[in-house]
Amino acid sequence: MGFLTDKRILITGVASNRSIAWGVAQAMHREGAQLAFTYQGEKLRARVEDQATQCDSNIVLPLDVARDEDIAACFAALAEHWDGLDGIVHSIAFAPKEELEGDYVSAVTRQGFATAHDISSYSLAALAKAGRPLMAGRNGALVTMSYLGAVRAVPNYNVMGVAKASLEANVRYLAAALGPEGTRVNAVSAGPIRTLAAAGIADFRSMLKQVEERTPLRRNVTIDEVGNAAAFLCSDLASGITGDVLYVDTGYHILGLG
Ligand code: NAD
Ligand code: 0WE
Repeated sequence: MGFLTDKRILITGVASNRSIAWGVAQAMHREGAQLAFTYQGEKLRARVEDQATQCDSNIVLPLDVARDEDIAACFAALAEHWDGLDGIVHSIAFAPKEELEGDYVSAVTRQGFATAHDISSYSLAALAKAGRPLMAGRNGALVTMSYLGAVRAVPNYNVMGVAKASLEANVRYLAAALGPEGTRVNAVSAGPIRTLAAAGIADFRSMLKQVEERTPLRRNVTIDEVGNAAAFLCSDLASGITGDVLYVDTGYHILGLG
């Protein structure tokens, strides 16, 4: 029997079969979870419906986290299918592309900063808030995806790093607030992975190569490895863990000189 048997979990952030959220969904499905999926925009609908089918799910809901009405409608629809919710996977980030190149001071703008924080950090609190009534008292869990740029100055990551720092603080404040009702909140900090969010990032290939050459395990991490860690954090195996950031990065973050 899988370690997520009978758990009902909402997965956000699937955009392709390379998405980290897809690695999470497959691991959770394997461990016996019942899944629901969200997609951002009609263009992604058919793809996410197909991926949901592969996980024996037919709950596929639109969700643009920039829109309060989408968030409300998503949880209202979910409540029609399920009388409770055990987990939310938040795998969403966005900053305007121009802000992810060049030096931070030159690239940052008021609007880019606001967008990055709204979509990549506030949205976690928004999902926690909207999901709270369905999750309370069930030993539920939220898991989000972070990156080393939250705690180190990574070239070109710029305003996304500031937003990930906010996301990790959000994890701690949400964990403190929701802990008394049994809900845990954690982040996985993943190493770089070639996904749609990495497409078009300048020098992403050389970053993957540098990590591969220096990191303790001498290879990059996979969406399956990140998925397994997220599945663990959402499960009762992690019942004593909340407010934390688990690095799934083949050990890269421990290095001083690689
Ligand atoms: P991805 O492009 O597959 O997923 C990003 C998702 O964010 C997409 O599904 C997209 O639809 C969603 N999204 C963006 N704006 C949204 C909005 N307004 N409303 C709803 N959804 C929205 O890329 P990914 O690499 O799987 O990214 C998932 C998460 O993992 C992100 O938080 C990212 O920062 C994080 N992460 C990625 C890497 C990496 O190297 N790929 C490393 C560490 C952490
Ligand atoms: O979190 C991310 C990337 C998130 C992301 C990606 C895009 C590309 C398309 C956010 N917003 C956008 N906006 C777009 O228009 N990662 C952890 C992957 C990533 O991105 C980098 C990295 C790494 C790693 C950008 C610069 C340097 C390193």
